[in-house]
Amino acid sequence: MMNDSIRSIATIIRELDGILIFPHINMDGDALGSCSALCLALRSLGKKAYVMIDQPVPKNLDFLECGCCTDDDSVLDEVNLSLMIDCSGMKRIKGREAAWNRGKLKGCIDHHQKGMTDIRYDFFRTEPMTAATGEIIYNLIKALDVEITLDIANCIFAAITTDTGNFQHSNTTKQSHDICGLFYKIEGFDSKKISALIYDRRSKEALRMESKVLGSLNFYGNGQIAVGVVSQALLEECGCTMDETEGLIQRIMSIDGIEIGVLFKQNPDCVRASIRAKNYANVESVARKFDGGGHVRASGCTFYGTLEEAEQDLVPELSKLLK
Ligand SMILES: [Mn+2]
Repeated sequence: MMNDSIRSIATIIRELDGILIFPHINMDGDALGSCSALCLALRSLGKKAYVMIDQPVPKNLDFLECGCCTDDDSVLDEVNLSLMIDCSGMKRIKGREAAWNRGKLKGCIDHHQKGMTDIRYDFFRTEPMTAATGEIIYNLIKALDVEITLDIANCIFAAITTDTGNFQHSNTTKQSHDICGLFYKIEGFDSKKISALIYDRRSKEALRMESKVLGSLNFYGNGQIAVGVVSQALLEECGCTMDETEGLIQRIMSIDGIEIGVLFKQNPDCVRASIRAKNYANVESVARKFDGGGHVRASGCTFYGTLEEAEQDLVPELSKLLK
């Protein structure tokens, strides 16, 4: 699939009204921040636009909702564009197929490696070297000639800070910093305030859960692979929800000598694996073997058996990546 330019996408969008924007399931700061930023920009052009979700917004991202989100398939009389953000296949918007199919045109703006996609897009852009989809959305909003308001800046800052792990991940670039740097010109912009909303509202229960996961990591490959497990039983025991595991994989990656970190999350119907690499391992190649994907140093995939089976399947493949 050809990568369309930001300019050509802006030209198409400028002519359209009635736009539904779709973040991926288990929305994160980049997905929701990017969607809301674009939705606000489209509304400032007088367009009818909504962010279509069917899961609750994670508590620490509640400020990114910005009056944009709805779960009502019929919120628009006419949908001229369905736009997927920060993801590219139907399984990433599971549960919202009916709303998606209403769009006369289909578009995609993403920063994951181009994989197989089951959708025929009218326009498509992915930038695998860009740290956050929020950066692409920023460039698109500029191309649409929309002024960056404080709300838009907050959404894009949240997108970039979360997908770069506070600018610590290897995906962080000059552009990541440059875009955020420009926000300081906007009256009222306060990066510390946004960071505090995202990172400093953890529950005691979540920290207890985190300490239990970190206290029982499994190590493989001479300590170069660390595996953490969040079971449903643990969530129940600690009284917290799966979205409170956000950031836990970063804690695992902070261990000295680790190259690869895995966090298995047991959902009611499957086991999700988040996989990270520190310096050199291409974990995306392994995630892809299990029908997943993502980025070279940050990927994910899904298993349909037990937690133990998932670990037994995944770890040997990851071990092959070690030097
Ligand atoms: Mn992203």
